[in-house]
Amino acid sequence: MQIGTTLTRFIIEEERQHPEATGEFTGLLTELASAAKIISRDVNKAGLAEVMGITGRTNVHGEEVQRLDEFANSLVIHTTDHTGRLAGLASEEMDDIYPIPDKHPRGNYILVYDPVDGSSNIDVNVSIGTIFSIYRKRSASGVTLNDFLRPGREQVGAGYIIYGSSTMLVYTTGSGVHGFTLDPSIGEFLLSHENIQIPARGQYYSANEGNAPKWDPAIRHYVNYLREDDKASGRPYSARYIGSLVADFHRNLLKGGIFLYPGDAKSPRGKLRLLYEAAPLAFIVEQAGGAASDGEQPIMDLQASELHQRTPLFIGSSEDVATLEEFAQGKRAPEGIEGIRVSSV
Ligand code: AHM
Ligand code: MG
Repeated sequence: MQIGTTLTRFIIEEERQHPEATGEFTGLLTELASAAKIISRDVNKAGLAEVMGITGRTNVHGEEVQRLDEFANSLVIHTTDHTGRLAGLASEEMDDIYPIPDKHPRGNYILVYDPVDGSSNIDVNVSIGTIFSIYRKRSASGVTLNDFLRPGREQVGAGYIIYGSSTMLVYTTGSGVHGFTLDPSIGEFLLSHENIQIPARGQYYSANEGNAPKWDPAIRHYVNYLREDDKASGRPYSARYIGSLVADFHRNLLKGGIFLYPGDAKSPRGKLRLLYEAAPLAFIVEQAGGAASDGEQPIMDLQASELHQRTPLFIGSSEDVATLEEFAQGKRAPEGIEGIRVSSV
């Protein structure tokens, strides 16, 4: 489709390919895009709020100011809860699932999201994001926790919005990955990146190396391997780490590379959440020709047993993730050192 096509038109045309579609799904994506525009506006004002001294929980009128992540969390609920498309929501910001209240019509979809990811970067003007994931509900009536505890393979849509030098929405419904850039002068997301493909091998690795002493030796060996000089295999890699998953992922999606957040001695399952962060990005990266793994198996195959479950995450270019798995599974190690299997694998 033509570069510059609006997101709304693009998703309507995409849905036309599925004659059985009811329009419910298109409606839901459109609502999420509207919420994203409002969050984007507030992200842009966050720095100003800081300068004006109004983020200390009260504003100039003495009213309490919501933190951006709380604001974004309720905004997504208020944009989607009354339109009859969702049966329930779950967010990284809420302890429990949020079934659509009885006063509103209930739909067939389940929305799982992280309203503001990379929240430690809000105050320092560094890119942050929103991540979302959509499933079809399973329960015949009502909605239960089981509707949310699903393998990523069952997602019907996933995406993220990155609030960076421009605001971009990137999503997949299982037929490729498409990126749209917000044109603030008209308030529309316009197609800017059609059918994104991640390079099979990259030049970048993204990891919080401050945690390296706590990592399993197999992961340290892998990162040391990436830093070795070997022109034939494109090494050494460059390090790029912002500390906002969406931003680190987005760069690697476009340029190629691998993002690593392993488990460590203190947190064997790592930091990132399976349902809100890992699974949606895994769906996107697979659709773009890349891979996502917990070191042993594809993230998309992991069955969540609790809502806020964490998982080690290795995601990016397919060949890079494959090499990482060889190290993590003890099949490969630097010369003179025996392979060590990651202990949590
Ligand atoms: P958050 O959901 O509380 O913002 O935490 C998730 C973020 C990710 O965006 C990022 O990849 C990771 O935490 C960074 O963690 P660390 O500061 O340990 O490197
Ligand atoms: Mg998060």
